[in-house]
Amino acid sequence: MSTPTAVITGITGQDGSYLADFLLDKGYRVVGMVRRSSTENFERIEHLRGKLEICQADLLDQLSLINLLRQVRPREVYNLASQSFVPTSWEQPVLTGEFTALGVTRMLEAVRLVDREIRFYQASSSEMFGKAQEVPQTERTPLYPRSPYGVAKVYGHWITVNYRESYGIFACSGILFNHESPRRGKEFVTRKVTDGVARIKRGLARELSLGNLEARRDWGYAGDYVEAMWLMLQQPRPDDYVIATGETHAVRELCEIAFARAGLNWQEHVVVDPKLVRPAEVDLLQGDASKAKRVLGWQPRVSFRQLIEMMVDADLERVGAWRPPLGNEKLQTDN
Ligand code: NAP
Ligand code: G4F
Repeated sequence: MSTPTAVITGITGQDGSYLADFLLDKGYRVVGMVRRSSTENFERIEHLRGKLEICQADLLDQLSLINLLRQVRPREVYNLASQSFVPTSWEQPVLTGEFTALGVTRMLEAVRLVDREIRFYQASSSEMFGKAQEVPQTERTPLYPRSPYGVAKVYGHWITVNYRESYGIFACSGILFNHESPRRGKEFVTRKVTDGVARIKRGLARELSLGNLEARRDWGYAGDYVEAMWLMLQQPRPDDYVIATGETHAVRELCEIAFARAGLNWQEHVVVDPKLVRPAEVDLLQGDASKAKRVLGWQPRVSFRQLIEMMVDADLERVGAWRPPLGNEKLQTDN
């Protein structure tokens, strides 16, 4: 059998890098799509140099997506690229819609025009449940997004379903609940906390400012979740799946575990900054992934505590190796 080829959009992001690891281990040819930038942004895929092919294209540019698929002729396309940070979506709602909503249509149009046999994965999100209409949330729970990001993801989700139903394209939507790792961006709350713990422990900061400590999320490990993306595209029929751990934890619990791992008391360091509270909050997410378990045979392997401790350990090691540049040794506050 010939080597399968996959295109991953968002290859420089957290999930793109884990999915590339996973597919390369399976013997795939992996082509990562990157947008043009004046400086390279390849830290998360540095270890894959020489194994990955990189091609330039942009979710904002239809022709670049068509040409990418024409050149590469993939069997699978994983559409992971988006503006993925919820607070930014209130600052830049139109651009968020361009990337996160219309970008999906542009990618699907490229599939439709180049090769309708391509299997397509869309990175949908538990943010679509927003003001959750039931607990836990399943594939049938009504959607009620609470941010421009969530609204854009609802569009991306439904256009994926629509291209499946209109054109018979093998298009799947993975409704993934929050998933984290040592490669998570530092603006997201798990990594912000574990990075903050490491900097406080190493004497580089004293405080960590956070927003809503009562928000609850269903947090899993990104390395587990990319396997579910691949499994969806190996099935006889395309479908949509919730991917989650089934547990929910508050930001406050995340702080307790993370600070305790470094021998610190979180209450001595965490301060609440009202500016970090969102205009509309998603209070509680908890997923029911029983369909994924039944049909895909998927289940998470890493527990919430293991995940947070893994992230704290990685940040302690990274910050331990870091030294402030000469003349800039003063204590920094958190980002
Ligand atoms: P991430 O780390 O923020 O990565 C986003 C990626 O999208 C980056 O590679 C970024 O490239 C790329 N990108 C943004 N705009 C682009 C454009 N116009 N053209 C091409 N590439 C563009 O996100 P992630 O955590 O890996 O998440 C992957 C996907 O899953 C996203 O769609 C996210 O919304 C969704 N999702 C994530 C979670 C989660 O908990 N992580 C849960 C549900 C759904 P640059 O490096 O150039 O910025
Ligand atoms: O880590 P977060 O920024 O993730 P959020 O908003 O849940 O979005 C992530 O998960 C989605 C899946 O549900 C993805 F679709 C999306 O792309 C992204 O990956 O915030 C989690 C919670 C929120 O309730 C927020 O209000 O943590 C709360 N929080 C409290 N203090 C904070 C902070 N969040 C951030 N980022 N920074 C804080 O200081």
